[in-house]
Amino acid sequence: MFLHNVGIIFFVLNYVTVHCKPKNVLVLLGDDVGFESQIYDNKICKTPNLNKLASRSVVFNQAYTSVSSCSPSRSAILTGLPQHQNGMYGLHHSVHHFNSFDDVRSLPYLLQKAGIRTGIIGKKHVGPEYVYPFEFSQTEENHSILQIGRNITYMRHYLHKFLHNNDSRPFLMYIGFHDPHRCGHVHPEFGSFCEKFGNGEPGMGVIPDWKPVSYNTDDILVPYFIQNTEIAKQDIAAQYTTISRLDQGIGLMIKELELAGVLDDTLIIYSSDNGIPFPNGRTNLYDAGMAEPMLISSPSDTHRWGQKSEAMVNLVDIVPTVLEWFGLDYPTYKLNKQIVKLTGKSLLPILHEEPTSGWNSVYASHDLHEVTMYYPMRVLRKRQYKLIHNINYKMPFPIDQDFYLSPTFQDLLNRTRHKKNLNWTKSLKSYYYRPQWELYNIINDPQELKNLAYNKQFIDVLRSLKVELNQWQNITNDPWICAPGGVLEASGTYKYTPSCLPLDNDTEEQYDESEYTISVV
Ligand SMILES: *[C@@H]1O[C@H](CO)[C@@H](O)[C@H](O)[C@H]1NC(C)=O
Ligand SMILES: *[C@@H]1O[C@H](CO)[C@@H](O)[C@H](O)[C@H]1NC(C)=O
Ligand SMILES: *[C@@H]1O[C@H](CO)[C@@H](O)[C@H](O)[C@H]1NC(C)=O
Ligand SMILES: *[C@@H]1O[C@H](CO)[C@@H](O)[C@H](O)[C@H]1NC(C)=O
Ligand SMILES: *[C@@H]1O[C@H](CO)[C@@H](O)[C@H](O)[C@H]1NC(C)=O
Ligand SMILES: *[C@@H]1O[C@H](CO)[C@@H](O)[C@H](O)[C@H]1NC(C)=O
Ligand SMILES: *[C@@H]1O[C@H](CO)[C@@H](O)[C@H](O)[C@H]1NC(C)=O
Ligand SMILES: [Ca+2]
Repeated sequence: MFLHNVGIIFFVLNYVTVHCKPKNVLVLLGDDVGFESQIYDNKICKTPNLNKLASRSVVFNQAYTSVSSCSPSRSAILTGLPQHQNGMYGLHHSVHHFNSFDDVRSLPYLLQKAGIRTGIIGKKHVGPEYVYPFEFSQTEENHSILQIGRNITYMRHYLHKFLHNNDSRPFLMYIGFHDPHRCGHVHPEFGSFCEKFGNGEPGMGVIPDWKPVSYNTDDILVPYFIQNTEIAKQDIAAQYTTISRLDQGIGLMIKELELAGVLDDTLIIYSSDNGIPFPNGRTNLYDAGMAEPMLISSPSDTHRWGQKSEAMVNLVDIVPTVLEWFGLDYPTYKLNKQIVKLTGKSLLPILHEEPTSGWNSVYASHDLHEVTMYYPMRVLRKRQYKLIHNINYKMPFPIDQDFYLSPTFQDLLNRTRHKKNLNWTKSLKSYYYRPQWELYNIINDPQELKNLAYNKQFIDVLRSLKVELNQWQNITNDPWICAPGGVLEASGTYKYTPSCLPLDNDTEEQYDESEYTISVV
């Protein structure tokens, strides 16, 4: 213990003498934002501030979340551990009440111990407090989430306060925008994406720093994974308007750094926690739910600014990246008696130079969203193939309360009830009932429509992906590693030989291809 502390003190002194200027990190996290930006070839949704950030960043074209659900993803971002390893199996707020395990060493915890200042403004949505301690904390825990997460003027005020308190320590500031999360389920008066909140119309209030941008539904480009209907287009137009508030908020926050004279000392990371709240998006691990925008702006690698990276990266890479930025090591410790190893890697080398090898696979892991929505999935995504394991495949895929009430989902329900053309690549039945294994050739079939898992030609591909996925589940101490065909025994007789013991008669699904054929309508 004593030696440990001396190490930290030595490190801090050393740090300050070697680097005369403190080096900081700013994380800008959108809530359910996707690729609605020119940076990612959307020509309609205007994001001038993100575009500007991109011009001083490396733009990641192959970034993925570890899980497409809010609290689980935020826990993975802040711990570097997948949700099944850090314990945040579902949403943290209200009745759901999920929390990470008490002994998890999160990024704010590690930084605070190393003498780095930590701050959070906006949506936190993880707990318990002692696992995720931020020194400066302005979150939904003691503010209205609309104010601290969507009112960019209100948020800017707190960033200003954080940056102007005469503290010269290097810092991590994590800004959790609540935009462009849906809001029709809790605040229908503000529109399906809270696109009217603060727009200056009667009863909506004003957000002084926001100039709302509205869109014509005729111009909307419907992504392949959403039904092409008028109602869906209106829903997407509302999402775009809310993205204008996120985009302007990002511009404001960066401006605050500049005014405080720390912009050129700060690593800026922009991404999203999960996929967009549309069918196949949030709570799914299809690419529509798993792929994320990601920009990283490093003041030390200006020669890479504006360039794109094709490295396959994951949000669990953020912890090793930030630790390396601050020159810190991840500690050696155990969780639930098992050694904890980070499976993510620092992205700093990519900010310096595009890698010529490696960075060819990412993993994802989902268990719940709301407490009632048990649907465990494990995924390996490589460049050509993607494997999805739907562990409890006989259950219908669950729908969350927020998405259920959305115009887009109501439209799918209504069209199904009235036996109308859905203008969608799936039927509700094929969406709800999924086979145990889904294998896609992403290069030939980027929309993930043709499942190859039960095609004999792909038996070797399937087998090798299953082995890789299983190894990752093993390294990350996944309690679900044996499911659904077996039971994991890891204590008593099995203490030194953790094993999957078979459940006879239930090991492999009997697959009826006709049930799962996805009809392109
Ligand atoms: C919220 O809590 C933090 C400490 O946890 C405190 O510094 C801050 O002033 C509080 N804000 C409000 C509005 O109560
Ligand atoms: C910071 O320091 C300056 C100069 O010493 C002083 O004028 C100012 O009031 C201080 N601000 C705070 C928030 O302590
Ligand atoms: C946003 O915050 C500012 C500053 O606190 C406040 O004046 C304004 O009324 C807020 N807007 C809304 C819509 O609540
Ligand atoms: C279905 O989509 C096509 C374009 O792909 C469009 O022309 C048509 O109007 C849509 N039908 C409905 C019912 O929205
Ligand atoms: C449901 O579908 C019917 C028949 O197409 C249509 O008349 C009605 O407006 C739809 N309702 C909603 C809420 O979309
Ligand atoms: C995990 O891997 C270790 C080392 O290869 C092996 O001994 C152990 O049985 C594996 N655990 C499971 C549950 O497969
Ligand atoms: C059930 O398990 C037994 C023992 O493994 C096996 O012989 C039998 O074929 C299985 N039956 C079915 C329907 O899978
Ligand atoms: Ca979210």
